Amino acid sequence: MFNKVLIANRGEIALRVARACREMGIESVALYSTADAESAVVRFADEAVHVGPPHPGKSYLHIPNIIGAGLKTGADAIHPGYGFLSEDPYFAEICANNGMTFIGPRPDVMEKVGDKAVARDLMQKAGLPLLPGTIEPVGTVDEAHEIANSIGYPVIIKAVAGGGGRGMNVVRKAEDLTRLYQTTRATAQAVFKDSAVYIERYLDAPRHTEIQLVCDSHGNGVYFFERDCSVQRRHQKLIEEAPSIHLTDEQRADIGERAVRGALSVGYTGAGTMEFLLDHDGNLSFMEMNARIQVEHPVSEMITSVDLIKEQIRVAAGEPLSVSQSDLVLRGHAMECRVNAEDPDRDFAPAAGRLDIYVPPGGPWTRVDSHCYPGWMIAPFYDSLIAKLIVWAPTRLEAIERMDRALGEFQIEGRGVRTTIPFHRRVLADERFRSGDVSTDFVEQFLRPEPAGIG
Ligand code: MV4
Repeated sequence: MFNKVLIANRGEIALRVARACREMGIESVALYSTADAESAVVRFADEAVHVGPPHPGKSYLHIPNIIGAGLKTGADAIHPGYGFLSEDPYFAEICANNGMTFIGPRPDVMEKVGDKAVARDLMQKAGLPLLPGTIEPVGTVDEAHEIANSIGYPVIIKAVAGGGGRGMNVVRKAEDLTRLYQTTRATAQAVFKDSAVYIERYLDAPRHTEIQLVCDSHGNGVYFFERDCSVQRRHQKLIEEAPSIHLTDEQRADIGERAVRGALSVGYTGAGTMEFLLDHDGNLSFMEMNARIQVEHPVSEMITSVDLIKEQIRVAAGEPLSVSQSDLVLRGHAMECRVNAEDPDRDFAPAAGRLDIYVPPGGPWTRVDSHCYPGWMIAPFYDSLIAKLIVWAPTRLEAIERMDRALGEFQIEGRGVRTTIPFHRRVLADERFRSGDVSTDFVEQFLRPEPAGIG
């Protein structure tokens, strides 16, 4: 096992990793930018190293400074958290070249699954379901027309190098295809420096369903069931829950086994997530793979009682997974609300500032993953996450009631500070949300209800 882990991140996830290290008897080293000098993880970790000025490019993304901090403190592993360098194969390779284990997949594997076209090809070969469409990038307008005709409209054109909803266009009629094909290619070239695009059938209002996996270096892989992350706005998730109430037990086991087989087939090690779209007939289609721990991992922890950060650290150190698939039982329902410093009444505009009052909720099965405390300054340089509020209950409706109770207890105040708490409470009261009939178009419709038809 490692002696000392450098945490190459900030905010709540840095504290989350430091806590796992402490419980495992591993020393932790926090990194902090000038803006984070007073952060909770700086006090909590065994050591802390200043890594640069607030701007991420000069601190949390500055590879030489990060590697230097690891070498100086004698760290033998680096946990990248999420965001920043967490999916950068080049960073993973530099860690290894400097004698520190990157807590994540091997660089070559990260590179493969990070390429959407390669990932789709490999996962289809491993038996994962994909939407009808191309795997090879589309070469010409004529080819695009042939493919779209054979798939049937509507189709979606996606940049191979895109992601997070950028570089995609929906084509509803054949007469729009030429124009949108050219637009998508041009945008892809300008934004991603890669004009390659592919085409697949477009699903209207799908649900976003993702499978949590961890694989060790002994050929074992386990799925920790699925999360539904359909409550999102402009590709920013707001509420996540586990399990999805739209999968049968048979489907859950089948897709979980396929996801694990797919990951093992490419030599994947560590925690990862396979992202799927779920259509209204119950069909799952593989979209992409995330080679990191995700923000919403706690909901999977709550329904399985497994500490996923500890599993990440364990498998990176070469140890086998602490659980096998048959040990895992899906119990109850968990939900997470992301409490952001944003004003839901002003189009979720950033509303950061100093937290004069910060009183997190408590009570049974109520978890708050946060780095905040009274007096903490939410800085404009980084994401606006104040806290992740996670609850567990035996059933989904009880989880909703518990979440609403906990959100009601949460006190956050400061000059210029607004939070997404009122938005979450309105969603929790919404009949459509309570019935579970939520897809990726939910938030938009919830915020701008269609005017009633005339006549
Ligand atoms: C789609 C789709 C409908 N049909 N692909 C957006 C992000 C990227 N990971 C995949 N995305 C989508 N791909 C087909 N063929 C709809 C979306 C989509 C979406 C997916 C997941 C969560 C939120 C979304 C919001 C809008 C569109």
